[in-house]
Amino acid sequence: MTTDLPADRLLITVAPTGAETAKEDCPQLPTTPEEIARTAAECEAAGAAMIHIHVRDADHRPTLDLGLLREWVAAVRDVSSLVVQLSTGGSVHDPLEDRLKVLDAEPDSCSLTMGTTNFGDDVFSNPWPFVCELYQLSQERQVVPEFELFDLGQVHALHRLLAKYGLPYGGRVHCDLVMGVPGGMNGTADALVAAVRDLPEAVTSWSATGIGRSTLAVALASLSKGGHLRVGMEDVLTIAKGVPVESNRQLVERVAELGRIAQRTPMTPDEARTFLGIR
Ligand code: KMH
Ligand code: ZN
Repeated sequence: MTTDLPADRLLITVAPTGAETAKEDCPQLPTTPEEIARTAAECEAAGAAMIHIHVRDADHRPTLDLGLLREWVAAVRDVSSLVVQLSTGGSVHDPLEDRLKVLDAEPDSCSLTMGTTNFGDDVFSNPWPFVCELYQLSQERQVVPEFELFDLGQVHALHRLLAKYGLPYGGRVHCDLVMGVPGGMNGTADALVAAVRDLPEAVTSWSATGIGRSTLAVALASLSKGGHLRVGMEDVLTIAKGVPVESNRQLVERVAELGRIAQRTPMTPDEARTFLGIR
């Protein structure tokens, strides 16, 4: 099987919900199976090929309940062909053992953060033994990881992980630079260039997302370095200063347009499966 696609292809990942924003503060945040299904269909039509999912319960609170994880995965698969990536990061309050169980919901892909990060006033905990256990579990379950890199130290940790445990299931190595988190690397072109320069040679693709007001700076820097894009209401809630985002579709449409200007064509979900080594 060849994994080569035309060089202009752009992987757009939508991260529509996250675990940090309350429904009461942002009613347009998709927090039910119906809302996530509608979001998936709209974002696929707008150019997204992968969806990064954090699940909410009936009270709109973040949860790692296996039944709900399965329900959300099924809801997205019913209405779209998007590559389904479940977050194993969860919320800063989720125990490590619950985060390992996310793979029981049989996603196509899972996020895998390469180290502990201060996360605003909280700590997003990813001790090295946990990272290694989750990685080996993803290999065993044939789930393709996306390595989330919040700082340069985590880029270095990815070198160590691949040297110790080899390539992920599928043989491709895809990373996502998560930039602008208070506690992680800055959301600037300079920081992006430094992180990309240090990526392991085994990396076959990378995307980037800038939190909050760094969203556009990071998207433009990523396009100019030939990278891919993640966008969504997990990462940004305003479309311009003081103007709330209306929907995830609006954010996907905007980066698809930036991609068009940069002469990049959105990848289809089928192309993304090949590109990422999804089974
Ligand atoms: N919600 C953050 C604490 C991931 O999805 O893997 C972690 C996060 C990363 O969003
Ligand atoms: Zn996430």
